[in-house]
Amino acid sequence: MKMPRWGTLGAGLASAVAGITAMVPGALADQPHPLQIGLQDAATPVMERLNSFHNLLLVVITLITIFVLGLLVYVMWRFNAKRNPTPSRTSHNTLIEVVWTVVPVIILLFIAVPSFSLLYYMNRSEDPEMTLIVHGYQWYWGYEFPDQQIPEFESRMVPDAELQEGDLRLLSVTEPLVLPVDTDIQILIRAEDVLHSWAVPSFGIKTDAVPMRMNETWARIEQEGVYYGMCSELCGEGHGFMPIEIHAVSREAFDDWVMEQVAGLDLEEPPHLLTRSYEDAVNQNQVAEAE
Ligand SMILES: [Cu+2]
Repeated sequence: MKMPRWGTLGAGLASAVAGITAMVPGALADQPHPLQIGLQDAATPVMERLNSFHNLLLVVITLITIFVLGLLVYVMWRFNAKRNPTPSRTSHNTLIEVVWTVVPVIILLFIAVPSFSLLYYMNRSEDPEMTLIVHGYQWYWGYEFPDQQIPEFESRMVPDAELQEGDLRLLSVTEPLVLPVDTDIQILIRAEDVLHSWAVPSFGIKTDAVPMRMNETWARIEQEGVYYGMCSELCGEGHGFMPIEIHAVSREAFDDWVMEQVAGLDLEEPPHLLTRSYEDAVNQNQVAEAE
């Protein structure tokens, strides 16, 4: 195999970066980028808190690493055989032993308190306005909106041969999930065959989909845009090919989408809309059609 020259490799990367920036005009950085360092931008309060917790841990871990490195360097310099030919025979020092037990415990408690409160915060929304049910299959996702009376639909990866202009390879799907912004959404996740994991980095969600079990999480999306995620639990041959594509739209646009989805369905009860009653939406549609 011929290795690419660094020049062509650099040009390739540059055009890849340019291509991706061009594809998503003005949207949030919500997908992996070439040469990306760090986490994707936060789109939910959960991810914002995860980001600040990550930054706190980064400070703690950096200070500990510098401290330990300093100790090692000092010991190598001060107690080497040349400088310290007759080593001390001390084997116990109560004060030091108490200190090196108590200090790490304090550090761990300092980390545990925000960590646990964040775990509880991520776990569920107090008062969700609507529910999304995610089903994991080998190898695609199914989405269902019980409140909106939208029956389950499948969301599969767009194969390479069928990619359209603007699609992202391995990330774009046939039927994107549509969600409203500024809405507390309860998300129930389960698997219908083997373990999967529904993971959307900018939402701070990575929740296992387990057969025979409903796992819960939630999201409140704060910015309209397109968000991507992937299955994050090895689930077989097609594991790398079951991406998640979410279109976050305004609450009004979400209601319009719901009306499109339920059009022609024989509904047992009216779908729950966010900005207007079902009757109003039907009337609006009739007026629009008449015009
Ligand atoms: Cu998987």
